[in-house]
Order: sequence, then structure tokens, then C-alpha cells
Amino acid sequence: MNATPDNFRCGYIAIVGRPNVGKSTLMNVLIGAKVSITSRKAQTTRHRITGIQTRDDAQYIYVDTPGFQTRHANALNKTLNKTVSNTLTSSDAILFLVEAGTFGPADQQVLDMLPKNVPVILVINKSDRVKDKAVLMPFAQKISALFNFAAIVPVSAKLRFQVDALEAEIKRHLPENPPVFGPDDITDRSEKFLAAEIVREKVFRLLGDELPYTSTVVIEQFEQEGNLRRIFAAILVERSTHKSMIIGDKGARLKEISTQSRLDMEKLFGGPIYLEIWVKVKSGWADNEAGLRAYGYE
Ligand SMILES: Nc1nc2c(ncn2[C@@H]2O[C@H](COP(=O)(O)OP(=O)(O)OP(=O)(O)O)[C@@H](O)[C@H]2O)c(=O)[nH]1
Ligand SMILES: [Mg+2]
Repeated sequence: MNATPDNFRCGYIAIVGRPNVGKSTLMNVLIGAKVSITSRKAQTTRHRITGIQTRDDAQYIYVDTPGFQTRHANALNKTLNKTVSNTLTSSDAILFLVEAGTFGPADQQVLDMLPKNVPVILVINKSDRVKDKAVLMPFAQKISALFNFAAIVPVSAKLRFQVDALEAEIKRHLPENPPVFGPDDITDRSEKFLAAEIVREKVFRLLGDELPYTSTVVIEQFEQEGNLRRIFAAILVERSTHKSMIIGDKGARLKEISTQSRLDMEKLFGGPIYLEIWVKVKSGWADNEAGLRAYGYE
């Protein structure tokens, strides 16, 4: 192994913004692997999750956070918000994401939480959606008047537009430090955690807006035998009506959830997967702090 160069840089970069602006999508393209789940629905990310990118001269430790919640005041959302504020103060740089052309009260609320002693880069995501690029400039100017940003970078996480430019900007703010993780590490989370998240993503994606966001996934068994991983997952829902929605007509939807999950797991873990998924009714889990800890919410 080569020795770490003297001026190697390494640091933590928090990714924050209101729900659905593309935080997880951006982190995945920055690290070149899908460790954080994404969907069209707001409130997809529920756990702090790191994504790691190691270059010859720097290691970037990104921290994806749940979109800051303002609408509901249940225990789950309070826990999510606490996760976000704890992450901010311990970062070397912050990416504050907004959606090109929109800045509302939910964005303002996140902006108000940002610490003054950490460099904040304003990232204007989804710029591919703006047909008339001339409107981006006044939009950027309007927001930059609200805070002392270290830089402003318009990107499209989806099209990978300007992602390299963003990385170069981030690097300037990383302290000189040896790497914290190994060169091949892509996250600090276990395969068991990632497996549960992949199933949750498929539930989110395949159920559209029918299913209330209070459903979760637990891995009841995770065994590895040589290259084969055997995974038994349970989807927990609040009501029996939700259970039948997930199972679908003659089990068709659950089968689709299972197939898509398995394919993603095979890609991420690099080996064959045997996957069984059960649906269980367990009401009230999102309103109970002890229950949240039991399901892995910090
Ligand atoms: N057009 C376009 N869509 C994007 C872009 N980046 C993300 N999206 C889409 O925006 C939606 C939300 O993306 P996520 O990455 O899940 O957003 P998030 O900010 O992590 O959301 P939460 O975890 O719920 O707070 C998904 O449907 C993405 O495909 C982009 O650059 N352009
Ligand atoms: Mg997310």
C-alpha cells in the first residue's frame, strides 16, 4: 500500500435541505454507489448515513441526513430533526441543497439552523428542470443575499452535471488529515442496515402515495454462506389494510418489491441473494420513542 501523502485531506461533509430536494441522489453520485435510498416521496431518508469517496489526495465523508421535518410533530420527526442538527456542528463543510427556482419557508427553516462557523456551500440542484437557464442567476442571487455562503454551485444530481466542480469546491474546505476509512469503504453502515433500506425504498416507490409513510422494514435474519447471503425481512405496517396494499392482488406487488430488492442487493453486495419478505401489522411504532430505538432510529 502507498503511504498517505503528507498533504492528504479528509473531512466530513453534511448534506442538508428540506425533504425531496435530492440530497440522497447527490450523495450517491458523489460517491459513485447507491448507499442511500431515494424516491419521489418526501421523507424518504430516515437515518443519518455516510457515503465515502476516496481519491489519491483526499477522502470525502459525506453525511446524508433526513430532510428537516416541519409538518408533523410526532416522535419520529423529532428524532429526525435532532439527527440533522447534531450532524451540522460536527462537520467540516455543509452542502445546503435547494431545488432550482424554488425557495420556500421549509428551505428558510433549514437555512436558519446552519452554524456560522462551518463553511456552507449553496448547491442548487435539479437545474436540469429549469428550461430557461437565465432565471438561475437571479435565483442564486436572491438566496445568496440571505446567508454568507462559501460558494454557490448549480448542479443536476440526476444528470451528473457539475458534480466534479462541486467536489473540487468541497475539497478546498477539507482539513489536512489522514483518511479515516479504508480506500474501498463506501459507507459506515452494515449490509444488514443497507438491506433493510433497499426493501424500504421499493415499498416507497411501488406504493406511490397510497401508503402512509409510517411503515418500516426490519431484517430478522441475515446469514452469509460463502458468497450467498440469505436475508429474511419484515415490512412493519400500522394497519391490516396497509398490509393488503403491500401484498397486492394475488401477491403481485410483494413479488415485485422482492424482485427489485434482490437485484439491488446483488448489485450493492456483489453476490447472489436469497430473500424472503413478510408483512406484519404493528401499530403505533412511529409514535413511540422506545420503539424507534428498537428499530434503529438514533
Ligand atoms: N430532475 C431531477 N430530479 C432529481 C435530481 N436529483 C434528485 N431528483 C429526484 O428528486 C426526488 C427526490 O430525491 P431524493 O434524493 O430522494 O431527495 P432527498 O432530498 O434525499 O429526500 P428526503 O430523503 O425525503 O429528504 C427523486 O425522485 C429524485 O430522482 C435532479 O438533479 N434532477
Ligand atoms: Mg434522502
